[in-house]
Amino acid sequence: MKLYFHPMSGNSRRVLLVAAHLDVPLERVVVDLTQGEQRGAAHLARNPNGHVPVLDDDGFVLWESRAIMQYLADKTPGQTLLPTDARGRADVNRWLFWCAVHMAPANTVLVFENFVKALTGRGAPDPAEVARGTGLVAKYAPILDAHLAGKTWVAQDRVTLADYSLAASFALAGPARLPIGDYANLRAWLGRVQELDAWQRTAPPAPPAAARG
Ligand SMILES: N[C@@H](CCC(=O)N[C@@H](CS)C(=O)NCC(=O)O)C(=O)O
Repeated sequence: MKLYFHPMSGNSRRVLLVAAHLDVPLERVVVDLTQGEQRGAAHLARNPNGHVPVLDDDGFVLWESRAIMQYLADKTPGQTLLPTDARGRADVNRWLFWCAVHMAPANTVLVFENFVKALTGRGAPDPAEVARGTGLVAKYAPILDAHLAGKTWVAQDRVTLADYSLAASFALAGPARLPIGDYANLRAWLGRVQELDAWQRTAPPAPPAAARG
C-alpha cells in the first residue's frame, strides 16, 4: 500500500500512527506541500481536493484521513483500535467526527497562522485569524479536557482511533502555540499518547528554525 503524505501534516500523521500501531507496512510517497505539488495534475487525479493523505491500495484510492484509519483497522484481523460492536464503534466514531468537524479545524487555524506561514514564507500571522483560532480552541478543548477527567484514553478504556485522530491534531501544539496550557487532563492524555511506540516511530523531522515557534 502506498501513502501519499507530507511529514509535517497532522492529517497524514494520524494515518501513519495507525499503520505503525497495526504494523501495516506503507510505502511512503512525499507530496511536497511547500512546493504546491498537491495542486499538480498527478495529485489532483488522486484527490480532487488537493490534500494529503491519500492511500493507494492496489488501485483502490482513498482520501480523508479518518476513512483511511478505519480502512487500515478493518483490514487488520484481531485489531482493537476500532470496535466491531455497534455501541463501541459509535463511541469511537463520535470522537472521530467531533475531531474532524470541531477540534482539528480549530487547531488548524493556529497551525496555519503560527506554523505553516513561517514554514512556507507566507508572512506574519494574521491577528484576526489568531484570535478566531484561539476562540475556537477555547470553545472545544475544554470539552475534551472535561471528558478526559479520570480517564486514560478518549474512548473504550483503551487506545483507539479516537486517540490517534485527536492527538495528531495536537501534534504541532508547540510551534503552533496552541493555547492548551490550562487543560491538565488534555495535556496529560497527550503525553500518554506521545509515549506510545507508534508516536515515537512516526515522529517527523524537526522543522526549520523559523517555524519552531
Ligand atoms: N479532511 C482532510 C483534510 C486533509 C488536509 O487538509 N490536508 C492538508 C495537510 S495537513 C493538506 O493537504 N493541505 C494542502 C493544501 O491545503 O494545499 C483529511 O482528514 O484527510
